[in-house]
Amino acid sequence: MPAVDPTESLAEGILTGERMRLSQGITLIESTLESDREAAQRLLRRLLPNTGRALRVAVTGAPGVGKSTFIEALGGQLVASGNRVAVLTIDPSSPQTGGSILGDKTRMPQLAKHPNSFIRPSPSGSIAGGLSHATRNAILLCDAAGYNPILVETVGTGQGEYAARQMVDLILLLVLAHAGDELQGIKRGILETADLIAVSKADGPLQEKASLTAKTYRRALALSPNRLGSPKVMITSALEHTGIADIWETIRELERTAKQNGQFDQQRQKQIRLAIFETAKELLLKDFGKSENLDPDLQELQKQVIQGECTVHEAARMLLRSYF
Ligand SMILES: Nc1nc2c(ncn2[C@@H]2O[C@H](COP(=O)(O)OP(=O)(O)O)[C@@H](O)[C@H]2O)c(=O)[nH]1
Ligand SMILES: [Mg+2]
Repeated sequence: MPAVDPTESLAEGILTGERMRLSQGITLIESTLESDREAAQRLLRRLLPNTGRALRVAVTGAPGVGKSTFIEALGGQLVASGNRVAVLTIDPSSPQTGGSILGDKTRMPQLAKHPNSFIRPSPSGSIAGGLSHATRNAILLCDAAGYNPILVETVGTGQGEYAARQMVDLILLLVLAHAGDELQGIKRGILETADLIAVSKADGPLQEKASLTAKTYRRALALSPNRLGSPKVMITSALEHTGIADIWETIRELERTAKQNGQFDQQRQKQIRLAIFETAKELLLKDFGKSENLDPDLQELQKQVIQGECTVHEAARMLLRSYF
């Protein structure tokens, strides 16, 4: 009897929405073990036909701006109205231990308890390369498991936002209320990275300041449309649950607009193209770095450079020629 492929039962569990199996699947695709690589690819290929349905939204902004609290509130409203909500968090600053799982779940205690939610931090440490692949694949798995929407909490560093832009459909930027006109430098960055802006913590003594901040942002952004028009600027308090339903309604409107004008599909296609390219580059680099049969060429070229017969640059080009 042929051996049963364990990824098959994993895939079935994920497709029927078993959280435990989804967790195991994400662990598999995050694994850096060579022996898990094949199984991870088999799993992804098996699930691929069941992906693409979920709306992917990043919630980004500086540490402490209130992203987790906002997602807890938004996610709570979404599960209450029957949605199954997945939350993936990318936090390069949190420690690479089980502690970060605990940390993120304690920041979303109600949502974490709800049977229709799935919360999972991506491995932390660095946001570059491998991690964005892992998150992109985790999104696919959540999608196959029937979660919709998928919310991605990203720390608002340049890299985090870049990674988010490569894997989500819409980006919500949370900003703090502040005094005065401090928008000069950040305006361009905002337009590149946000489809929607919300001033957070608009409650108590900060409420009035939040409204003023929103006005300042609106004025600054009014004449600078990005791909979906000028980003709307809203205010919210996750603590008092204000503005959250409005923000979600606006996100849905943006989704409709992007789907109608073709931007939605275009962006997903662009993301896939870039992911293929980046992955190919990584594979190439890895393979090149360990190709020992280049050693003889390398020794010969080294001699030539020392003897003044060619430059380092020329030698490198020759090395590449023999590699290919
Ligand atoms: N007053 C107020 N505080 C908030 C609100 N949302 C979050 N906070 C507080 O801000 C701090 C950081 O929140 P957190 O959600 O962890 O921020 P993150 O780092 O962006 O995920 C916590 O102490 C929260 O209690 C809000 O709507 N109003
Ligand atoms: Mg957080």
